[in-house]
Amino acid sequence: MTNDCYLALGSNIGDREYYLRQAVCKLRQHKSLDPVRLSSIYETEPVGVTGQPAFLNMVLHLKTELTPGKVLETTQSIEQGLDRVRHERWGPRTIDLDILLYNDENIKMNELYIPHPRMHERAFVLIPLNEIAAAQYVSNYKQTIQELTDQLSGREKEGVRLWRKCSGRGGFGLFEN
Ligand code: X6L
Ligand code: MG
Ligand code: MG
Repeated sequence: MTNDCYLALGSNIGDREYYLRQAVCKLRQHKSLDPVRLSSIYETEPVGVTGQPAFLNMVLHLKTELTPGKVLETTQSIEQGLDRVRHERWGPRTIDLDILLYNDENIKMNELYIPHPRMHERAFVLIPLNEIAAAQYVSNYKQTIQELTDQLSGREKEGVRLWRKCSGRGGFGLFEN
């Protein structure tokens, strides 16, 4: 598998951990995707729309043969298969799969923007990503993930709390199914 891709996962409805686990299993089942590294799971205060339930968020590193467009098709179909219903923008969801990085490419394709246009200011993305890819340089921000993480305010970091420590290849068995 030749390409490196990072995905952000989030859930704030129902059995949040179940949805994260199912999403990872479905990614694993795809012959052209290989999740090689998972972050821990964090419980995070909702950003953007307040008054919705807390999220569980995590990040993973995939090796893949798929183009960015095909990764997007796959993540959208996994969202559909896991009861994702689109109500209002930024509303609560069973599962959200966002593409953060694809190699060090800059991609603007219809609704697909890579690197993810707001990842550099989101503690719920950067803190888990920093666990598995601190040294990764993001060319359009001209900074590493570690540097972007260090720039978060104390207030932003407080909204992201370690919920289940399970980083590594198998997530310590958590995502074996
Ligand atoms: C002003 C206006 C400042 C809007 C920020 C930020 C909007 C993030 C949407 C914003 C603004 C978002 C998650 C979340 C969402 C998640 C946590 C979004 C889309 N997804 N909060 N809020 N985790 N903690 O996965 O990211 S909605
Ligand atoms: Mg999102
Ligand atoms: Mg999304």
